[in-house]
Amino acid sequence: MIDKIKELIGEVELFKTNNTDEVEKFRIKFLGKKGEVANFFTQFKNIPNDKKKEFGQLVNQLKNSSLKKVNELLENLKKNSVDTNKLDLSLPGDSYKLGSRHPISIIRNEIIEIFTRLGFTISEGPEIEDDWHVFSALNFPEEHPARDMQDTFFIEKNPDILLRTHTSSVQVRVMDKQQAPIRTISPGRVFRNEAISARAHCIFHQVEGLYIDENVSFADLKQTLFYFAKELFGKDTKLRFRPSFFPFTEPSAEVDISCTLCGGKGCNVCKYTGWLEILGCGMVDPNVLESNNIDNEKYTGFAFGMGIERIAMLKYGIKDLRLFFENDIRFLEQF
Ligand code: 2NM
Repeated sequence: MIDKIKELIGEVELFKTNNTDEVEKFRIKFLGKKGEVANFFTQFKNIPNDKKKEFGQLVNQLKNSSLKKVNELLENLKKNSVDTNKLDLSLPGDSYKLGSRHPISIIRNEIIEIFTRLGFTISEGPEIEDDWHVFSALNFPEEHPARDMQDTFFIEKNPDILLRTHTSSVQVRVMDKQQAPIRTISPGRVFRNEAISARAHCIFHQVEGLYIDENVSFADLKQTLFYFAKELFGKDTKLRFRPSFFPFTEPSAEVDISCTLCGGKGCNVCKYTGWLEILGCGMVDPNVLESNNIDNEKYTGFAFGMGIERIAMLKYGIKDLRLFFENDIRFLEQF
C-alpha cells in the first residue's frame, strides 16, 4: 500500500497536459469522491497502528501535490487561452499587404496587348542558345563584335553555347517551324556582358517583332510602329525614323518618339532634343529569309526590337535601371 502511494505521487509529479478535459480526468482520478485519495482515507482504519503515521503523511502528500498540480495546469490553460468575453469581434482585422506587379511585367503585358490586337502571336524560346539561332541565322558575320567574349556570355568557354543576346533567336525558331505568313512578337530576358550602371545591365528584357508576308513594305512597318507608339504613349505621340544599321535588317532604322515629358519642346529628359529613342527596326534582310528557308523572292518582312527597361524608364520617369533588379519593396509598391 505504501509503495502504491509513492508510485502515484511520482505519477502526479510527471503529469502534463494542455487540455482542459485531461485536467478534469486527472482531478477525478486523484481527488474525486471515489478517487485515489478518498480511497486511501477510507483504508486508514485498517492500517496497523505502527504504520498509521507514515501512511497518513503519504496520503496527505498525494492529496496536496494533486491539488497543486490541478491548480497549476488550470492556471496555465487560462494564461494561454484567449478570453472570448474580452474579445471585441467588431474591431477591423489586420490588413494584408497585397503584392503588385513588377513594372517590367506591367509594360511587357501592355506591349503584348497592343500587338495581339494587331494579330501578332506571342512566341517564347530558350535563354541558353546556340550560335546558329543567335548569330549565324541572323546574318551576323563571323567576325562581328557581338560574337566576342566581351559582349556575349558563353557557357563553359564553348563558343557554340551562349546566353541569348536578343530574342530574335526565338524568331529563328518560329521560322524553323512555321512557313510565311508570320506575325509574332517574342518577349523575354536577354544577356549581355556589360558593366552594370544606371543605364546598362547584363540582364534585361526585350520584345522583338517579326512580320513576314507577301508585299510587306516599309510603309507597313511605319504604320505598325506608329499605332504601337500611340497606344503606349498616347495619341499625340509623334514618330521619327533615323537611318541605322543592324546585321539582320536592310534598310534599318532607329525610332524616336516625341518626348513624353515636354512633348517636343525640349527638356532635360530628352536632353533638349525633343526626341527619345525607343526601338530599332528594319526590313528583314533577304539573307535572313534565305537562311531560314523562306522564299525571299515571294516574301518580304519587317522586324523590330525594343528594350522593356528603357520604355518603363521613359513611361515612369525612372532614372536608374538597377532599381528594376533590386526588388526593393519601397520601389515595387509604387506600381
Ligand atoms: C532590332 C532591330 C532590328 C529583329 C530582326 C529579327 C529577325 F529575326 F527577323 F531577324 N528580329 N528582330 C530586329 C531588327 C531587332 O532590335 C533593335
